[in-house]
Amino acid sequence: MKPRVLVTGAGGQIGSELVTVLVQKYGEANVFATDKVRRPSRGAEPPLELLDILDRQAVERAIKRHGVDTVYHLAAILSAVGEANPDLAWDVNMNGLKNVLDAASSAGVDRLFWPSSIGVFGPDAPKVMAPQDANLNPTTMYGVTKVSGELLCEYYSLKHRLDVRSVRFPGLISSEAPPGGGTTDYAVEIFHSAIEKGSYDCFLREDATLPMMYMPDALRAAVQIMEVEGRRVRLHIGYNLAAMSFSPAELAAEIMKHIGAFKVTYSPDSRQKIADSWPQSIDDSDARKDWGWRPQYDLKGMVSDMIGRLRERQTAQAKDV
Ligand code: NAD
Ligand code: AKB
Repeated sequence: MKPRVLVTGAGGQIGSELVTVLVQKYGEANVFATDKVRRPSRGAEPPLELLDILDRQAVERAIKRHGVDTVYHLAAILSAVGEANPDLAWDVNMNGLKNVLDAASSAGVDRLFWPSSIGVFGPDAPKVMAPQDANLNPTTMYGVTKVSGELLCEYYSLKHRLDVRSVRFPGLISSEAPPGGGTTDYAVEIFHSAIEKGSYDCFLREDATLPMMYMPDALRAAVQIMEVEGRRVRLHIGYNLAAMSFSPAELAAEIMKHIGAFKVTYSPDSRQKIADSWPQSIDDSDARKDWGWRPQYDLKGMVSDMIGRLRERQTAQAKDV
């Protein structure tokens, strides 16, 4: 039997592409995409249903109405917006998560995916290959909510028999929806700016190396950990997940192989401090060992695919005008 899936925060960077993948796998009649706000449709995905995760009763009603047994809970506030508005980050990321866990438990949901982040790490974690069990002492409100969220998810897995599965995503690079206010957003903006203007002013330092991943790998990871048999998911906190690590200068150099005249300047802002508190790379050997995780894209493959897709879209838009 195909799962009946509800996605929260489905209009965001991950959700807007994840919904398309889920519809392809399970059929449009089994996927319910929800968000607090409606975004313009890209055409292929089902329409968004309005759902605010701060309204616990509404979440439970939506789960029951659609006979949902699987939830992908993506609604959240990301690191840079969260640092500018810590009360909002706490409210959405903690009270919102608890509402969704409570509603899912009481409505009899079997399985729930909730993404954690490299934001769980703080300055005292090893900078290179931060292990799964590194110290988790983040210095951002986003990180505080991700560490607390991981513990809350583990608690619900133990006490409420809700099978919560989670990964610590690195910064995600995607060609479809724009990123939602994180520290790693530069790695998406840089492509649009390179193609549209031939230049980019980066808000991180040229040597700010961070763990990153291309969206197709992230979507595969989310679906893979949700579909794998339960005995292979040993951890119900977030599994470290890695694909590539690079600095803005290394990314710019790879883009220049496709767009020779591209110029980058650097004007680090408050987001640099957040980047400085995170590791440069993380060790994902537990995810590889336990449920067979393997990324498919490295820096070269990701840049080539991103530029191909954005150029295709630019050509299609030019034809429409
Ligand atoms: P995003 O900001 O692009 O999307 C989040 C969505 O949540 C938005 O569409 C927003 O409208 C919605 N939302 C906010 N408040 C809401 C509320 N009260 N009720 C319902 N919806 C609400 O974020 P994303 O990049 O898609 O991230 C999804 C999840 O993945 C988050 O938990 C994030 O921390 C995690 N994550 C993302 C990345 C990344 O690089 N994108 C990396 C690590 C972890
Ligand atoms: C952010 O920068 O906030 C996110 C993340 C790494 O969690 N992209």
